[in-house]
Amino acid sequence: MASCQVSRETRAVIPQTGDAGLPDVRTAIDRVRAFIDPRLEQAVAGSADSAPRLQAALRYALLAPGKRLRPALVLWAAQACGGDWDTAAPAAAAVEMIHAYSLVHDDLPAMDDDDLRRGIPTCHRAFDEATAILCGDALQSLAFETLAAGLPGAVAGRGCLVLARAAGADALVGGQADDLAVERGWATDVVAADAAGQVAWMERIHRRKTAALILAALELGGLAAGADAERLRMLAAYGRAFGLAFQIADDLLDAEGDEAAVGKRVGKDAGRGKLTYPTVLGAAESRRLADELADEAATTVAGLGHPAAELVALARWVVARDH
Ligand code: GRG
Repeated sequence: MASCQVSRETRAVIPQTGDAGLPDVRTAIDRVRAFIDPRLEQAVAGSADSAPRLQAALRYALLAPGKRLRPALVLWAAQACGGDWDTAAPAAAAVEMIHAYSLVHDDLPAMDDDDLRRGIPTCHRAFDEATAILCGDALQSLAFETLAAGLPGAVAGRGCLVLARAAGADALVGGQADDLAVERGWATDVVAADAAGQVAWMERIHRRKTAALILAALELGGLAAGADAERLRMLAAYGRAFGLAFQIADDLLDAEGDEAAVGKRVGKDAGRGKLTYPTVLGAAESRRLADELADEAATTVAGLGHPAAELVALARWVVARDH
């Protein structure tokens, strides 16, 4: 790692004020976006060999106005472990590339068949289906190229392994496959299960489809910072609670949110027979559970002190957000 101290540049981007002494999350995320977007833009700048339509789709999907939560998790985890943003930047970019690919493929007609994502037409609507498939494919490769080329040599191999597992058949892709299985009626035992069985099934899906990439983001931030085993364990505990709170909040937004604020179609889960926390547990119990998990996440990293302030604030914000 280049430096074990928080660099001067990083200090300048750590917000110092906010409610209850915590940083303001929107301002903090804006700073992450200002830091990471030029790097994402650079990564999809292309070369003489680039295919113009594919290159345009890559830019469109990767730079679309998402929240950049996963890059924020990488950078804030690195910062919480005494590292600097510049060293962690390739990991932050790589995780966002995997996330962007998963959204592009999730929106395809063969999957969720969505028209709107991040407040703009989905990739296959803005371009065409074949280009959107290729765009997702290329984003995956680019993620691993970015990690392998950009992380310090001592941790690049482990970083690639962490991301490959989180994006693979037993995590992101497997969670998506099982989610589809319920929706398409291929998992009849789950549809017939009682509420406890359905909650266990949902947790199994979300642990892979949502939380695995969140955990990878935190671990990559820790690795880039040279974190010890104890700090990596704290980040993992934060990630498990945060990941589930994030998913429950996402389900609640689908059930109750405003399409204009959320930036994608809402109310679609119930209509498709999808298992969600509000449909299985009800909105009130789902909200209670999300708040409890957010508290647990915040408490887990509070001991890391001021450098972990953004992670604490993010855990509180993620269950209160409207998008
Ligand atoms: C196609 C392999 C494959 C996986 C798709 C990401 C995904 C898996 C599906 C999208 C639908 C969904 C509700 C996923 C759960 C994770 C989630 C809430 C993603 C949205 O993340 P945000 O809110 O999105 O951080 P932005 O656009 O802000 O980056």
